[in-house]
Amino acid sequence: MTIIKFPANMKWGAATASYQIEGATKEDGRGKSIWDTFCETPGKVVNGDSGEVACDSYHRVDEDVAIMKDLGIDTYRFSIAWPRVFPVGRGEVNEKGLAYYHRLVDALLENGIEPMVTLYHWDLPQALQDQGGWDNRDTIDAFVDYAELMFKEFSGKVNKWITFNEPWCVSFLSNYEGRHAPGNQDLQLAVNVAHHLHVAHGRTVQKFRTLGLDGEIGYAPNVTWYEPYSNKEEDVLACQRGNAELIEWFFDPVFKGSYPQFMVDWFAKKGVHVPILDGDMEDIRQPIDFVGINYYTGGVAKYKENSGLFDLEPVDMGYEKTDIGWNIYPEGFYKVLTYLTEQYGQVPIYITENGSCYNDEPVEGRVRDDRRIAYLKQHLTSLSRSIESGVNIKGYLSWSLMDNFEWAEGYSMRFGIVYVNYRTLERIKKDSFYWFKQTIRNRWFDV
Ligand code: GCO
Repeated sequence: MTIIKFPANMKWGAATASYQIEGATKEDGRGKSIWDTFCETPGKVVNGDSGEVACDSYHRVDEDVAIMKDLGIDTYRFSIAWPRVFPVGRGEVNEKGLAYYHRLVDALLENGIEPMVTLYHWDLPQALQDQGGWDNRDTIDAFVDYAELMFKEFSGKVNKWITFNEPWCVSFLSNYEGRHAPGNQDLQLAVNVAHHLHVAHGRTVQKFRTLGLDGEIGYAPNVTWYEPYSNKEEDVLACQRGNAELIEWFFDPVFKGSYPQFMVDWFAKKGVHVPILDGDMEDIRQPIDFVGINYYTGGVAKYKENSGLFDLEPVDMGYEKTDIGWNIYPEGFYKVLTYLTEQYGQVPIYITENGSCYNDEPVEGRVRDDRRIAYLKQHLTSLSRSIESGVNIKGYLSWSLMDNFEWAEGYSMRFGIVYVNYRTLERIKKDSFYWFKQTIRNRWFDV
């Protein structure tokens, strides 16, 4: 038996996102978001599912917070739906939308759970998309105004803020691969969006500092890890590009005030350039208090001409996969965390998402998701190794507190440690919930 131990001051938590759990998309004055539109578009989401009901968390604050309390978490990460607060993205505030987040934050604080709030987890007001969305620099100003209102509104209650969740998904996945809302397929557009997200991030951090409020602010990129199949230069360079699409492209601007030149050159060969205006890079390069890391999967890959955007092809090494088809690759979690520390220093890191998709159903009221427990153990073991190697880990948040609307996969893919029956909306704590609860209490587990 090996004991895996964690520092006594490390925070434990669970995460969700507004569109994935709230439901009530047409209630209390919420405006339409690009995800409502995407879900209405035939063929975009499995089964034509949408977030209209989701987990109905909008109406179940007390029930859900009681579940968190039982779990024993220190921190709950959730996101604010921008169109609930500003139905058309700017201008008039929707007080009922704000009231919902106050109810939630108050319930968390009453139960000793710290809120960690993501300002943007993908539900852009449709009205802003109609004016060009993140391709239009006006959206940057609208976002900073929205963020400012949230900072002031929740000052004294919320001390941990995240500007953007997974900016790679917002830009490349949604505007080049077209797999998420708004579903565009245009590389120049994706690069524009990524750059404008960076500027919006930096200016929001500046705004937060000038307001002089208590608390910490960061952002939450998703990362992966491609290990080169061989030490041939072409394989090494292809993996470097694949990793940089998620890592350097989204870290260098924030930490170094520049884009990685080898990637700029690669995009230039495809006729694509970064639309940098005077002052942008200084705006983006703002010191942040922490970085949130979302990690799920990785694997081995090699060079292949014309494969994808970066001449990179995954190699199937026979790793086990979760039910969504992603490699289980805990080694990549360790590698990426130590790599980030080498590149960017010992910046404080919260693991803002890590988890697995297993679609186990309840049998006589119990969900025996042993495979999820195994995944958690493997990834927490990597995390513990990274801490021993000097990575500055502040906390670990599991994705997700409960099964929810998994974007283009609709309700077909379950990531929760709590099962949700989408017909009755009943919640059932899975075996992984009880395992995680015990781990949080003990701060160790055995393998
Ligand atoms: C995110 C993630 C989550 C997903 C999870 C599983 O952006 O934070 O996409 O919202 O549900 O990553 O795919």
